[in-house]
Formats: sequence, C-alpha cells, structure tokens
Amino acid sequence: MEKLIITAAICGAEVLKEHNPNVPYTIEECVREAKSAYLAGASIIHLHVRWDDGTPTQDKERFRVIMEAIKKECPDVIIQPSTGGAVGMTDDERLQPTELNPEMATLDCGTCNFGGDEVFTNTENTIKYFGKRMIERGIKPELECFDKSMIDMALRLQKKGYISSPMHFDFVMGVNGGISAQIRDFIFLRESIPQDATYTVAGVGKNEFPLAVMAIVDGGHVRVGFEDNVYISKGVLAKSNGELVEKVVRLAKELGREIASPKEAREILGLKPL
Ligand code: KMH
Ligand code: ZN
Repeated sequence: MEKLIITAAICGAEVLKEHNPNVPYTIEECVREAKSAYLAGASIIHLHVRWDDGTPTQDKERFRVIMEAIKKECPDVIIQPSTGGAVGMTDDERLQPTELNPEMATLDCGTCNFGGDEVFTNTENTIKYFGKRMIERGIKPELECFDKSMIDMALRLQKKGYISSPMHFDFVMGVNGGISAQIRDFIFLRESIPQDATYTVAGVGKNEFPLAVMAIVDGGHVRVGFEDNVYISKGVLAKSNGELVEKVVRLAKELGREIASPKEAREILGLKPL
C-alpha cells in the first residue's frame, strides 16, 4: 500500500481562539502550528491566513509572508493555500494565492450550506474559472467535495478540460449541510472516483479520527487540523496541530501503514520534485 500522506489544515477561516486558544492568527502562530504538524509527520500544510485580529483574508502579500516564514522552518513541506477563503469572498479575492504559483491549492467543487444563513458559493462557472487558472499555472488542485454531487461535477469538468488528471480529491465529511460521515458515505465517495485518482479525507469534528482510520486501512490519505476539529479526544482541546497529526501517526503505525515524507508525497501526487 502507498505510504500515508498527512495534511494539516492548521488554521481555517471560521474556527476561532474562542474555540481553542491555540488556533493561529499571527505569522508567528502560523509558523508554530505548521512546524508542530510537520515535525509530527505532516507533509502538506493546507493554509488559510488571517490578519492578527483573526479576520480571514486571501491577501496575496499576507500569504507570501506566511508561506515564506513556514518554508524557513519546514523547507520541504508542501504548502497548499486555500482558494475557498471565507464565506462571502469574491472569486478574484479567493484566487489571490494562486498568483504565488504554489504547488497545490484547493478547488471547491460545489455550493454548500454551512449552517444558519451561511452559504459557501461555488457555481459551475466559478469552478471552471478556478480550474483553468490552476491548469495555466501548473498548480495541482485538491478537489474539495462536501457531497457526492461535487465529485460528479469535478468528473464532468475534467472531461471538458477544466481539471487536469490524475485527480486528487478531498472528501470533506460531516459539515452541517454536506454529506454525513458514516462508513457507508465514505465507501460511496471513494467508489465514485476514478481508478487513477488519489484522495484524502477530512472528517469534521468528532468524525476526524474515525474517518482517518477508514482512509488508513483503505489506502487513502488523511487530513486533520484545527480547521476541521479542535479536540484531541472527547472534550479535551488539542494543544497543537502537531498533537492531532501525532494521533494519526500512532493510528497508522498500529494499522501497519507507513507515513510519507514530503518527497514521497510529491511522488504519490505527481508533483515536481523540489
Ligand atoms: N472556509 C470555507 C468557506 C477551502 O479551503 O478550499 C472554505 C474552505 C475550503 O475552507
Ligand atoms: Zn480550507
């Protein structure tokens, strides 16, 4: 079985210090959290950035500064900026980090309710626009799918030339408004992607570690981090993103799956070597 790629989603756009005081906002806090995840075994950092007061931003310069600061401490880590940003941002606002030509970036494959009145909007034209941008700049998209219909959308747009192949999916499961996170849902999603595709799974809240185990035994990959979950176990806040990654490493070891280094993750995902 392929080695396990662990992605750490260290920050997100919605989670706050009120939920866990270790959620990073400042440059130094982002570096601290990325480094803790990297040292624990993460080969990819999925990155959102904030201003120092916690306000989410897609500002290109903020991304540049934080990406450079992370690279200083974690020289070979793969940094995967978000193009989802935060609910309500415009397409061009969200696309700013692609101007930095990162190796990867997320590409959200459909519109999703996020609870209350919040709607995360990704029209078909938005997805085409983002997909084209990533092809033009040689950025590998991580296809974020909050539901099965988003996989179908990605497959249709791949056939039309808006998304490159082999495809790499992220099943985001357990969002209020997206697919639930039961075993049958996981099997449904992983059986819906092409043979040559890879996938990672991001379980939201209490779904994070059960889904990690499913992906570990199935040969998929795993995303954890404060963006998705702030608890290390029931009612106990995680001290760092590194602590969440360490738990995945322990589970993988128990189940006989080795952890991929950033170099090995690049090989598995078909990224250029450093
Ligand atoms: N914060 C959500 C609105 C992504 O990173 O691409 C979008 C999100 C997905 O987190
Ligand atoms: Zn994200």
